[in-house]
Amino acid sequence: MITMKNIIREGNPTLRARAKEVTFPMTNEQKDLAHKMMEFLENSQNPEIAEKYKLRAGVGLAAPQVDVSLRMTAVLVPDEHDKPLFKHVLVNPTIMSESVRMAALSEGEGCLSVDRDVPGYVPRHDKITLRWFDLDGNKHVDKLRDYPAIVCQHEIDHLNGILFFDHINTKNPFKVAENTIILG
Ligand code: SB7
Ligand code: NI
Repeated sequence: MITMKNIIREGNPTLRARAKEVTFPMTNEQKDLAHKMMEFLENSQNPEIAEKYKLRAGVGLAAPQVDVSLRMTAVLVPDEHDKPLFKHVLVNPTIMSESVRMAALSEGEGCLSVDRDVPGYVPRHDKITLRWFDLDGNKHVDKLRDYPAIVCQHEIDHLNGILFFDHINTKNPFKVAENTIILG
């Protein structure tokens, strides 16, 4: 299983590289990694398992974070109930279109690969149209908004060597630009 030991941290050059496209058919090793990434998210959101293995809760995990430079990321956005809002391993995800309106989380963002608090708003597109492939190479297109859209943008950034704090306004971290909504 993936634990915090397997997650590389800020300073490791893999986090700043552009990850490579996955080619189909995926290898068994790549599929196995995809399943383990999703299993990590499930474990990290389960209070008993997270406590036992000292996992930080996460809603996403991108392959570069486990030092595999491939365009693949697991996303698990929980709902208040038990049916997740969005739960998929995205292979070769691309944003096909994005809203002009931006959104940022009131609490800012964190990252499993960043062991410090970096306060400030992280402006993201409020709505995106996302194209991605599943492990069998089937194409999917999803329209996402608000929190799930923000999480997917954070993850796709990892595939492009970008970290959340790259988007924070250095002069005024809590500056709210025009066209930006703050999500509670
Ligand atoms: C806040 C947290 C995340 C995404 C968007 C807002 C994910 C945190 C876990 N990760 O480091 C995944 O890359
Ligand atoms: Ni991250």
